[in-house]
Amino acid sequence: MPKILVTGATGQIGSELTLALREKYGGDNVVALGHKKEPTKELKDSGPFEKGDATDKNFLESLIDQYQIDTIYHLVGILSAAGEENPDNAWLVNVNSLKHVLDLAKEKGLKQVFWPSSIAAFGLGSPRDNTPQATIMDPNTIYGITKISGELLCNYYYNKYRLDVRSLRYPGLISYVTPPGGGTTDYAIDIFYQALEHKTYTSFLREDTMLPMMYMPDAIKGTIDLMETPNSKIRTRLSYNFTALSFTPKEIADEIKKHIPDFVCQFVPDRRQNIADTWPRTIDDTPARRDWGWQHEYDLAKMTEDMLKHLRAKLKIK
Ligand code: AKB
Repeated sequence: MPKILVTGATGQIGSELTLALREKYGGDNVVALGHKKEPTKELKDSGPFEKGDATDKNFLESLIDQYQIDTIYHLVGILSAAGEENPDNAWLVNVNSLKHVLDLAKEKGLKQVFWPSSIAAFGLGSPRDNTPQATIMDPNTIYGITKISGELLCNYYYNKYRLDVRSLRYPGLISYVTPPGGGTTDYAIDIFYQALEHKTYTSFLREDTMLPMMYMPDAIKGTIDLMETPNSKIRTRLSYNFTALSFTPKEIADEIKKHIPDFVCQFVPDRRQNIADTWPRTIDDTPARRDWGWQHEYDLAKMTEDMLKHLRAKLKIK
């Protein structure tokens, strides 16, 4: 059994990935590290939970030693819109902490590291439709710059030290578990809450802004599948393109309307439109499908139905 540390365990991916890893490998084998955000009862009760700063190398080292960690999912990160508010902090959290994790993994002979990249690593020079995995990458947000820098660091540690580090370029992730927090694709989560609670929503992206997206259960499954793939099959140590579907704010609003006919959506773009306008519309993830059998399950209709079902229960709305 791997002995796993998940940083950012109370965050968007961490909240669900930690529970899925505990289900698979046993609660005691998966240590959750959170910082400012309170963990859910389930996260706290299902295995070890530690509170602390994932940018502090000495603290990370003490956790690795205490729990005899051999695998790290280093999920802690500042997302795109939040990054623009404080670029220095985005660099500290997204890049410096990754460097600490890679150094510790190298020094202590850890078996595996997972690190999340993003579609934000692409930029205006990248093709926006069916964006290939290997292409021009010229991001113009600090978040995107941290992601391409992180990918290059991961690749360097693999080539120089043979550290088994793996990564995915996540699209916008949609989940009913964790509320949105600082991303440009967050509208696609918020729209569900507002539709159920107020029957109206104002999108901060234009109605025709198409972006790559994925429902969280697919993202969790894909992440664990990538980490379980034999080393010899992994053909990139930068990051795999990884996608499920692409839609616009108008398309998701129309899909929600099929379930809530009196839902009204308006479109009033703000500063986040400038970020979205530099990202791909659709992604080509053929290498992930070919190398380790990636397949998504949820399309727009299935995801919308499942989101509404779970959020109705969570918000106690009939
Ligand atoms: C964001 O919107 O910042 C993230 C991402 C696409 O990486 N969801």
